[in-house]
Amino acid sequence: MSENDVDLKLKPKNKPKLERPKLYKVILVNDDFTPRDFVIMVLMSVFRISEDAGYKVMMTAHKLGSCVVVVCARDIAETKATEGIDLAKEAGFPLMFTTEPEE
Ligand code: TYC
Repeated sequence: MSENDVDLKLKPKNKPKLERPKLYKVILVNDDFTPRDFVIMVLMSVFRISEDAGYKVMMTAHKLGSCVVVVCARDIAETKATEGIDLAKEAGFPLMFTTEPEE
């Protein structure tokens, strides 16, 4: 190799390792008080899902205790969970959403 040749095998030193940002689950939690139709309405308005999808998510939480609604960036997940909880609070229902990092 002459002086002017570039050694393509050389790797840049100190290449910054960018971690992929963690994704977060928004989880709908079942309770005994919030009406089913209200849960579906909250899911449709906060998460922009269809009535059919909302019904399926609601029934899964109703039967199993909880259901993942969406997986997204942490700030979006937390905002959506808060929006859902606040809508329920205003209407006097104890509906709960939680967020947790995806594995
Ligand atoms: N279990 C509620 C009822 O029977 C309905 C419900 C479903 C509430 C899902 C919350 O996350 C929930 N009225």
